[in-house]
Amino acid sequence: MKIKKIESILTSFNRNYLTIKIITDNGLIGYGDATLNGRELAVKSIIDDYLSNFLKGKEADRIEDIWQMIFRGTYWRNGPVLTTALSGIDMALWDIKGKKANMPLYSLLGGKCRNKLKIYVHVHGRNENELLERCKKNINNGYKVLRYSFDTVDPNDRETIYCQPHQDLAISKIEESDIKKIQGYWDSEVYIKELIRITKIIHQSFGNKVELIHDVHSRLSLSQAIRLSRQIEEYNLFFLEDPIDPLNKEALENIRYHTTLPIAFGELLTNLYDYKIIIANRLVDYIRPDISHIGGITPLIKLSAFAELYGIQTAFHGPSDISPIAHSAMSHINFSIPNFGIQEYVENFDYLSDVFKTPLKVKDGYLEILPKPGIGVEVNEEIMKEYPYKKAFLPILRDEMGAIHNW
Ligand code: KDG
Ligand code: MG
Repeated sequence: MKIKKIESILTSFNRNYLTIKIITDNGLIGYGDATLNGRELAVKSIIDDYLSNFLKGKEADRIEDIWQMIFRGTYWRNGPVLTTALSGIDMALWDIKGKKANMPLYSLLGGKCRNKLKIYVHVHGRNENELLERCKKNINNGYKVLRYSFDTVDPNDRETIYCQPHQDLAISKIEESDIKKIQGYWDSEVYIKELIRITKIIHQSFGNKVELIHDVHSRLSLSQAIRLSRQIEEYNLFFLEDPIDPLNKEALENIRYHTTLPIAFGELLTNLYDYKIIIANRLVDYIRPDISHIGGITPLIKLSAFAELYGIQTAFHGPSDISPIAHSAMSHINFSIPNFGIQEYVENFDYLSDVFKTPLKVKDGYLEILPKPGIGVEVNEEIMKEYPYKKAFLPILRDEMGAIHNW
């Protein structure tokens, strides 16, 4: 079974998605997700201008070999553009393998370890009341874990609003000029103070009904992160995500010494090998690799097994800027590994259900999966043609002196 053709399909619905389609000489079709928010065209170019020709005629069954050829064989190993392209190819090849075997991916990976997956969704409020209302709505809809964020008004300048990272702002449709209208500069001290206050309120209101997650999005310094962790420790978060910059990942060790708060980390680590020190030194409780950026299913299986040996659980990155194909692919892994922790999920994917018909179903705060062959997503390419790519950017954040701050 040889690879006959590779296509990269770039579409923009609410946001951009790059879908990889691989066709084999015996007529099987596999789909993968290769979306890199804000850099979609660069990934498309790697596929169309470099990898497509190189893959033609290769054995579709030899996934590990193809993975190594793309990662190491191109000499310039690494880099999110390459690993995102690789992710899309890897997913499409696993999809083909499953379809050939007429088995769902989770069966190929050893079979289900559980019947359903606990998920968490994002809840954002533009103010405290809206946040509390939305938490309530989600709890009534059955969710057991919520990731909360909210906008904060600067007490010294009521005109300035600090927007915490949330799905609406992570959208690659926002132009740099637009972001200025909704976000001035960033002040970590205002954020920390407000976060402690709001966490207490949500905990008091819903603490017996739901568990809480907060994503710092790498916006704090080490000492700020330690101070924050200690002060919200009593609210028993499910985990605190990305308290510090991944460029300084070794410093997670210092956070460990100072707090018992569970730590989740890793959506920005796009190289499998970056996880080595984190796992081997037990610097986190949950790893958060992104299936569309780390190289697909193949490295995620290895990473999960490695984490399992150290008693570390998974909480794969699952925002709306990776497509339903990615969400479906990682769910198969989640079903088949013993150290699954929780899955981040996007509850508003429904509007895409005609384009990507997934095997996933949300029920009472859990994800269930249908036994479809491969990854099990039906892709409607006709609809895709009606939604061409739109150039877009990720937001940029600056401090009060005008210098770039981690967004
Ligand atoms: O493109 C950026 C998003 O993927 C990110 O902001 C989402 O931090 C995120 C999360 O945890 O889902
Ligand atoms: Mg995050």
